[in-house]
Amino acid sequence: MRTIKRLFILTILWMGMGCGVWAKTLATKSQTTAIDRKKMVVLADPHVMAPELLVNKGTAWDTYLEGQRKLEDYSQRLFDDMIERIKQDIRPGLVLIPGDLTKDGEQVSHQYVTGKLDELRAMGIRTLVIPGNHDRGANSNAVYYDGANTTPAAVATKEWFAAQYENYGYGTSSERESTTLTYACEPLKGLVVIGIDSGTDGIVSGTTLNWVVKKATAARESGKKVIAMMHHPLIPHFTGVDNFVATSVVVNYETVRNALADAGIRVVFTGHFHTSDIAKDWNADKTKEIYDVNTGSLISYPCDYREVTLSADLSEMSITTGHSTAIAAETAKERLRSAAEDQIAKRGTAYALIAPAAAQAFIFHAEGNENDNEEAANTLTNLVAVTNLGKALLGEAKAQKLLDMANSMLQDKSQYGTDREDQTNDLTLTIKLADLAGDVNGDDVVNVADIVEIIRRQGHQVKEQEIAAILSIIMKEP
Ligand SMILES: [Ca+2]
Ligand SMILES: [Ca+2]
Repeated sequence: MRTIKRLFILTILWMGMGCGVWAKTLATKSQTTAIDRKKMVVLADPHVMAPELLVNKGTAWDTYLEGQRKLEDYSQRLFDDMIERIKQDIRPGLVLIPGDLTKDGEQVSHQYVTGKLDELRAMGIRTLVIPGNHDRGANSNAVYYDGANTTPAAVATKEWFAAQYENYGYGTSSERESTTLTYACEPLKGLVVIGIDSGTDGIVSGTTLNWVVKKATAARESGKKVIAMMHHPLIPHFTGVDNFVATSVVVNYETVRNALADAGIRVVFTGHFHTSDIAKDWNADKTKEIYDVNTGSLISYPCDYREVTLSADLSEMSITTGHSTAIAAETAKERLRSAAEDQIAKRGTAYALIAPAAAQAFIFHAEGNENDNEEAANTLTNLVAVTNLGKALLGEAKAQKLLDMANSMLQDKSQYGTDREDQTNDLTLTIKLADLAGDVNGDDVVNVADIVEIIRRQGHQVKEQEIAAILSIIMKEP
């Protein structure tokens, strides 16, 4: 009897264990299959502040927040919510974060970020990051806030950053450029991502640029697609953008733009400016195009992020734009409006006159696709009218600059009035990636991966490099 009972209990236990293992296998399987390897999420400038940095609220913290357009007081909530959205709803294969991961480079904030990225990694979602201007080195705002007082917090250095983000771009699966935190890796077979470190001042040195060009060229010669990410925008997104944010575009941008476009890079994901705008430009002789996909900050209205879907053969990518709903849109919008108004009005009487309309213009710019927005068109008319009214105070030259800026921004025209003027949809866009020959339209694409697949299906073994080598000879022939 006792034996039968034991057997019974053992059977139940075995069944329980078995079912548990079975259920676990099923769960793991469904989690794995649900991740879409051809999908990416791009989020920029999350400026995460570790909660322990706010020891006690008080005047020190209030002073920091005064006049901020950033929602630094909600950074943790917005980042946590985004991570959950990625885990539960979007389930991409890859997440790209082009810099300003932390509030001001505090080591504790970086540790908070990697703690969250570890959760994605545990699910098989890969993340690649690069540092922004707020992510390393001495920073007077890298402090603990305790009532009326602040005390310095330890900050990241270059090598500390690389070690901390070992699993997120700086590990053994990447190739590193020796002078900066620039790297190249292949997170998805056939897709090479080059993370370009533009430093704290938006500078890409000749050494770094040559290295990037070499890696991009080599990748394309072996039939791979190449995209890049960099913190500072590649090109000015509207005329006069440099009046707003220090180093609002990478230094010597024409040189960087020409080199990347010539190397067959068609897309660079950037951040820094906290607005979502996509603008197109070309290399020096305008034969090769390049898109700067600038994504707004997660902690600035309208708290955007991008979803990017690659086609099966990686020949094109489709971009859509979403917003975080972790805080009320009105709260975020009013923060931006009051900060923008204050900043503009501070410049003097004439600017105070145009400040409300200019702040509204900046809000429409942050929302994107200004040219499709009827209210933006009305604001442009108002802005032109008040600027003309203020001409006597501003002077002819300054007024003209403001008018060019208003037209460029509110009509969504980068490089307004020049032969490089462009209007590209900011929120929904499909971009063709360059093929082996660097052809912009991709009509004559000979895809190495496709050829290898056809040969392998017929039972022959062939290496991608061999096919790429043969193709490069054929393509060079007249
Ligand atoms: Ca725009
Ligand atoms: Ca645009």
